[in-house]
Amino acid sequence: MRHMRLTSGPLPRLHLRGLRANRRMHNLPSHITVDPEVSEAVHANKPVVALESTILTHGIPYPHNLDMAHDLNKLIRAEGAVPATIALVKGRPTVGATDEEIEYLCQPPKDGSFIKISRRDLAYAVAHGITGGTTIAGTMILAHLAGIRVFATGGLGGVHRGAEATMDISADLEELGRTPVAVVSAGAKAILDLEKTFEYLETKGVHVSTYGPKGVNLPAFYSRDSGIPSPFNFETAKEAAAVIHANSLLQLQSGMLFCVPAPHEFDIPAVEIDAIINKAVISAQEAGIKGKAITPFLLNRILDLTDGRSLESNVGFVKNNIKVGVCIAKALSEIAN
Ligand code: PSU
Ligand code: MN
Repeated sequence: MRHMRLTSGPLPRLHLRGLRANRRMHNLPSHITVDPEVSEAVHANKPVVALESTILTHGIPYPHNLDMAHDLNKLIRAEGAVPATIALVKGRPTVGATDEEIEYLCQPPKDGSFIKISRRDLAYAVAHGITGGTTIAGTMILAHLAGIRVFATGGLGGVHRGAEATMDISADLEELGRTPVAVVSAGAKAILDLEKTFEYLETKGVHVSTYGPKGVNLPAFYSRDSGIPSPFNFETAKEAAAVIHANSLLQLQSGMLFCVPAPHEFDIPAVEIDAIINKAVISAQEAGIKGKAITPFLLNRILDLTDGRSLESNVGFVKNNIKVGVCIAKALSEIAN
């Protein structure tokens, strides 16, 4: 790893992975390791799609997480963009993790697990040399620092059921309110209170739209239809890119959420999954699970209760979201070029 100080003015120090690339880099922030291919693409305004890593460290069990990570990286390249998996690797904020780093993140350490890194955890993780998976919030922060504007994943955190009592509201929502990155997802996880989640996003001024013609409802992660109307809809990647571009022209400084309903073959209708989710929520209450542990707990419990069907669905729609993310990133690079 090289540390390099740029000479002109108070420009930041870079941690980059190659001398040749170093010379081409400009204005990237200090203390972040950006893969040269990613920084080059950002600089040349080529399409880049960020990926999170909590889904690898906490969302999907080994070895399915590793298979999925490889598939997602390949898929992004095949569709014509540069992938940038974002994580904390031994305290280094990393944008564009290498295959080895991805493998390291996917294998749970023998003495426990990697940590889940959201906004509040970032500085501590850097200061203590910690490895962990970045949540949507954590990933948005690092993607934005590296100049990446599109990020695709599975599902957003949100307002948990019973939040009136617990105040458990994911930092993902606050981040969407303050960091201008477009997140492509299958909506918010159905384990949440979805009505409150979308109310919160409205309060925070976050653009939310759903793929499909006007009138298509918000999806609910495993289910195509949450029953909740979507504030807006988009039918082409170009339309989504135009919103991202306008958001930036207006300097709104907020994120945007583009929801993509799961493809039909991966849809688990709400009537089926709701009973399972309710059971999982009860198990979590019985086991006294709280705070940051609750999302991973519920996802794992749902996986057991559905005999793996939830996993197949999850991986299936993540791939679909990634394809949509690439199309949006491509359309965005065309607008700005
Ligand atoms: N989507 C998935 N699996 C996951 C998550 C999302 O398919 O594990 C993660 C995301 O990283 C999201 C996080 O940011 O769960 C939300 O956690 P919390 O509710 O504790 O903020
Ligand atoms: Mn929480």
